Formats: sequence, C-alpha cells, structure tokens
Amino acid sequence: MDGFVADGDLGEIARKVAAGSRLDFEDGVRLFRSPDLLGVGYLADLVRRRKHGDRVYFVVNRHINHTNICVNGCRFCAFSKEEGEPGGYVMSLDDLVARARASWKLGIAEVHIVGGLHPTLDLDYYLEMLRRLREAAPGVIIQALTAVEVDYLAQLHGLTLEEILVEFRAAGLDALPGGGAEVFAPRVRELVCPKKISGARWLAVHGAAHRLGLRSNATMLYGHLETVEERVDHLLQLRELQDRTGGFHTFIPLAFHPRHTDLESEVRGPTTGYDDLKMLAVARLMLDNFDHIKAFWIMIGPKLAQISLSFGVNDFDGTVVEERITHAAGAETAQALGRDELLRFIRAAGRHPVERDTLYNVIREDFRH
Ligand code: V47
Ligand code: SF4
Repeated sequence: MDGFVADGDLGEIARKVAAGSRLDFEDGVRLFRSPDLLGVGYLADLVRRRKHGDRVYFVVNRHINHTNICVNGCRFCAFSKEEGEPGGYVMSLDDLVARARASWKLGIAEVHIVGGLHPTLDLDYYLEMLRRLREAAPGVIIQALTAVEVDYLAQLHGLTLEEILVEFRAAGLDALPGGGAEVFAPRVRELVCPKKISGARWLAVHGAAHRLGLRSNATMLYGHLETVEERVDHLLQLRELQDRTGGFHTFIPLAFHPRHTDLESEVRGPTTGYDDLKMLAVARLMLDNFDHIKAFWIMIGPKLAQISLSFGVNDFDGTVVEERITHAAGAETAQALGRDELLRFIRAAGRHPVERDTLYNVIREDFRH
C-alpha cells in the first residue's frame, strides 16, 4: 500500500485504514493538509471498494424549489430574496404538483423539495403540498424540507420537533434532505449565516427524525470562510450522531459558489478541483459509519464527479431536472442529466451502475450496454 501513498506523514493513517480502524480529529486535519491528493484518494478508494465493490448508485429524481423568499438571508446564498423584492416567487401548489406529476410520468423515483423560510407560508401549505404530491405521484419518494425549514415551521406553530415531523410523515414525507448544515462551528455560522439555526439544532432535527424512523442525508458547505479544523469538527459531529441513530444514508459535500453572494469579495473564488476531490476523499475516510458518499455533479460538474468515483465516491446524484440554488450563484453546469448520460459516465469509469430510490432500494441494475 505504501507505494501508492507518497506522503510519509500519512503512514499511520494508511495503517489504520488497512486495519479498518477509526480515524481521529488529528488524522482528519493531516489528511486535509497533505499535498498528496492521489495518496488520500487511494486510501478513500480502498474504503469505497470495501463497502461497494464496483457498484455506483444513481437516482432518477427531480428537484423543486417552491419559494426563494426567505427571512434568513444567509450571506452565501444568491437564491434567496426578501418578501417584496423583485425576483421573489412562491410556486402555487397546482404548479408544483404539475411539475412532480409530469416527472412521475417519466419515471422518477424521488422528488426533492426545499425552499426559503417564507414569512407567511404556514404548516397548512406544507401539509397540503405533501398530501397532493403523494396523490399525484404515487410511489415516488418525497424527500423534502431541510432541518432549517422543519425548525422554522415548528417554532411558527409552537410544536415540538417530534410533533411536526409526525404530521409531515402522516401527510406523505418519506425522508429529509441534508441541506442547511453548512459548517457547524458557531464562529463560521456567525460569519456566513448568523440567522440560521445552530449546528446543535440541525443535529437535533435529524436526531428526532431518525428516532421516528425517517432517514435523512447530511451535507457540509465548504470553500468559504471555514478552516480545515472546522471541517473536521463538522464531520466528527455527524459521525457521532450517526453512531447513536444510524439514520443517515448519505453525506454530500456542497462546493460553495460565490458569484452574486455577499461573500463574493471575501473568498478567493470558487472551489478548485483539487479541493473538491480532497473534500470527498476525506469525508469517505472520516465518516466510516456512513454507507454512501455522494457527488452532486450540479456543483462540481459531471466530469469531476466521474473522477471522484476513484476518490471514495459511490453515488452520482442524479437527473435533477431543475436547480436554482447553485445556478443563482453562478454554476455553469446544466440543470439536468438524462439517465443514459448518468449511465455513460458511470460505465466509462469502469463501474457497475445501480439505479436506486432515496432509501437505496435497488430499482434496476441489469442495464444492457
Ligand atoms: O443548504 C446555498 C447550499 C443547500 C449555495 O440531501 C449553496 O440529497 C453552493 O442541501 N453555493 C441546499 N451551495 C442543497 C442541498 C442538497 C443538494 C443536493 C442533494 C442533497 C441531498 C441536498 O445548498 C443549502 C446550502 O448549504 N447552498 N447557497 C451556494 N452559493
Ligand atoms: Fe434562506 Fe436557505 Fe438561502 Fe439561507 S440558504 S438564505 S435559509 S434559502
């Protein structure tokens, strides 16, 4: 193994990885600081291969952002608008349901719905949204509402997290997406999203969801004002909750896109390919209790997402169809990839594509070449 890891400082980590032992905080920092991207990637790939062999998952899904009006005004967000500001929108439920239904007819397995914290949309809007989606697109898994939205609506209606999640589940919610986690460190939150719920509260929402049997994802927004130590701290807090609940499916690092955001002049520019691959590989190594590490090609481009399949990644998300958050901040990727394109990228990397649903049930894997 040592022949593949050029950085001598990674020797102890390489031994731990070979033995399947858990990495600690210092290991995480060392991995981020190491200039040996190929060595770190090689170690991450060992772990990926051990867990998944040559299988790479993908989902045929559709994202919908029902409103961009938001009271939080996070400094990294170019998507949100204040109420009354030009460009603000709220989708009618008829419009939202029609979009989901059209995609259902085309065979999606998942609809992914997140939006801003609207000052007047209340619980009834969300419960009706879920009920109508369930009716209009039966069998499609509804992954909706970030922890930030769940907390906001709970506060608005004086409900506990458990109470509101039970209502959402009864109306049709199947799983929570991973958004809103950003970076848990209070120092960073104060700088980039001072009005957003704390990291502890984000973890409490996911913990409550897991206890009720809802599964969820986790994210981290990287490439802005966070330090390497704060990245590792974030990963370890996720690992700790996962040890307790086992409710996370997937970790998705989100590459910060600075254009049109309040942080544009405070960062050097968008993340680089080196940083994106390093982030994915270190996540694979530190999150030993997460089954899946997902590359969101919308943010890093399909070509780099394909390369990341050799750096610890085993999930290539998704067909997407419509994406507003990253595109408002200057993303130059397309908004959709067809199933055939996803298959082509995965196969060309020498991997075996597996079409899944949100809960990682296999939908299909006998694709003909
Ligand atoms: O919470 C906001 C991020 C998230 C920017 O769970 C930005 O499967 C980059 O969470 N540049 C929403 N990112 C998206 C999200 C997600 C995406 C794909 C899959 C899953 C999943 C979840 O987008 C927000 C925030 O962290 N974000 N602004 C920006 N300028
Ligand atoms: Fe609102 Fe979410 Fe944008 Fe923050 S990231 S301003 S909470 S829409």
